[in-house]
Amino acid sequence: MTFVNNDTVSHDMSSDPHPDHTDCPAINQAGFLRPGQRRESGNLNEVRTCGFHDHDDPTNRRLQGTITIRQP
Ligand SMILES: [Cu+2]
Repeated sequence: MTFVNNDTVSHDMSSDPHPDHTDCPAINQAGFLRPGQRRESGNLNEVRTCGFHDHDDPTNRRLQGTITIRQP
């Protein structure tokens, strides 16, 4: 999963829950992204739903989302 920062400010993309980031730790590899920057998460192999957020703005729902990993 590639995270792309199309915003004009930096974001620090992290797995839920805030602040522990333990649900899907592979998401934490996306991490801190400056405007225009992109980075892959680690491999998401487990069948489950992973929530993520901007660690620097954790209550902003516009910076939250979910990734659903399905059986191939
Ligand atoms: Cu956080």
